[in-house]
Amino acid sequence: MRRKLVVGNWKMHGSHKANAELLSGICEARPFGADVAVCVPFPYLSESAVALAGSDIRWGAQDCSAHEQGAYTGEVSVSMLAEFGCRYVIVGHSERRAYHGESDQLVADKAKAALARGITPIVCVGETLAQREAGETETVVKRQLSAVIHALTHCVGEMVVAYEPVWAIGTGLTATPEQAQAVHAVLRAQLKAATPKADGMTILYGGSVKPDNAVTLFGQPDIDGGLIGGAALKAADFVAICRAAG
Ligand code: G2H
Repeated sequence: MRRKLVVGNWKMHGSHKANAELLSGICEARPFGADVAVCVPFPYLSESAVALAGSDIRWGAQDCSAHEQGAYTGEVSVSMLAEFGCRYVIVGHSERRAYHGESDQLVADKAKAALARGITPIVCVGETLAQREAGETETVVKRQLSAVIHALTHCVGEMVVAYEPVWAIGTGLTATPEQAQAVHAVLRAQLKAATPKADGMTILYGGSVKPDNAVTLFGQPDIDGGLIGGAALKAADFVAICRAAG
């Protein structure tokens, strides 16, 4: 049995006041029967670490540089994230791929850099609506994952994978549990060909997960939890999703 994982992706949301309320709401609702984490904007890592210290709620970031250090204005290295106690870093989110031109290779390099510093990369893959309608879903997600598998070699089993169909992100559209499970099974099979640890690996679903659809999504055999955007910004909704995973 794989233990479920629920990760809040705050994206570019938050304020000192809102963060304090949200984090205390999550902490007060503990314990959960699943692992829980929040991936917060860089400037809020410090206060999140303080608020969550002593709890079993983990924290992380939403991106990192593939470089260790140097003249890369605006970038944040994984060693910096490690200094803030980050357990996870999201890499290859479709918003990074679409708005910042991140290639499969860059995503793979970021995942490798994260693992080299002991931070678990949450590697996002997913197809656009046009790609789904063209019957390319499997080809796209396998290509995206393949780049990371090649970069990580013997560490493949250490990453978390997140399947996020781009057409379901922030749109209110959700993949049906059957649609999501079908892709998760494809990803699991691809991982099995790469590592003996595949059966124990966590594959999250992301894309308009809400309290009312979480139970059926998380009930699928290859869905090991969720990467939660909009619903991670309200403590009551996020807590309900964490409980659905427990
Ligand atoms: C997908 C998800 C979080 P939302 O991007 O990664 O966001 O739940 O708002 O669709």
